[in-house]
Amino acid sequence: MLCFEDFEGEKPAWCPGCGNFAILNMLKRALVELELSSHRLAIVSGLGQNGKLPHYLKCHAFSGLHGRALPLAAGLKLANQGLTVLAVAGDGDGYGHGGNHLIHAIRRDLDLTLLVHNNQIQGLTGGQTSPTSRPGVRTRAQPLGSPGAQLNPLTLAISQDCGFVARAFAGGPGLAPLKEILKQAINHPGFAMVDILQNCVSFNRENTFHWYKERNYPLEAGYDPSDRIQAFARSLEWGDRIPTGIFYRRTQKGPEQGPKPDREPLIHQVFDPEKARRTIAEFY
Ligand SMILES: Cc1ncc(C[n+]2csc(CCOP(=O)(O)OP(=O)(O)O)c2C)c(N)n1
Ligand code: SF4
Repeated sequence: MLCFEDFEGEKPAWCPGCGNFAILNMLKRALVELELSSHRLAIVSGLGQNGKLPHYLKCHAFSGLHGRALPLAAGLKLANQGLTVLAVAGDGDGYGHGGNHLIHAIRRDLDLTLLVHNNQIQGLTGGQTSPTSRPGVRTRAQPLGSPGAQLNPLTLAISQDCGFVARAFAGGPGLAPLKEILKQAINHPGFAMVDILQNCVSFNRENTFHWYKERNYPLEAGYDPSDRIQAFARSLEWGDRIPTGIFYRRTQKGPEQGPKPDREPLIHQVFDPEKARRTIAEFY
């Protein structure tokens, strides 16, 4: 029987009041409820405040280059499908620097879960705007206002038939919805993306905890996440009211990708040079 303390990692160095704490805590609770012990779990990240999460949670962990959590996660999963692999990103990291990797992770549909800590700002480096910042918003780095349109990550993912697309809020009322979404995303047998709205107390003075709290509302009971057209339409809602929940869950299986679950993980396979030579000869 697992408990919260089994996942205790380093002491977080986030600002008091940062939404990252709620994400970390709810992830730990989700892992306890899924009975997923830390030796079966790997979390990778790129860079950013979000990227510190794997250090604050006891599991196999790796932090790579900015925006590169997904290729690392894919490599890990291909080498050892026995592991549950999570990738953590920020809105700058995952939707900006790593935006191309997101598109191709959706296409490949490996069994990975991507958590995007979306605070609509690049927190670690002092509050530059990100792809999800409101157009025109002024920051210290962009005193003339954020250029360009605002990326809608959910609409993007649903348009590409991503198998599992959800949005959660790292705040109230109650954190149970965030925990439930995390559990379902981790259990989804394919690529799952969870966009998590999170306040940054130090650099985002516009999208505050209360800003999100006032607008966030759960998708109604009876909402059908298998209806892709409806999911696409609902993902366009952004403004005075922002829906949260599981927007889309594909019912048909995606194309077969990656190692078969009944195959011995790559890390346990013995390298056979003769077999490698035959394979190369067959294809070239
Ligand atoms: C290629 C590259 N560009 C820029 C940086 C500097 N950098 C590191 S973290 C970061 C911002 C991260 O912002 P975000 O992904 O939104 O995460 P947050 O800190 O808000 O969680 C930047 C610009 C870098 N390390 N590498
Ligand atoms: S700068 Fe923002 S995102 Fe980073 S720890 Fe502080 S509140 Fe959190």
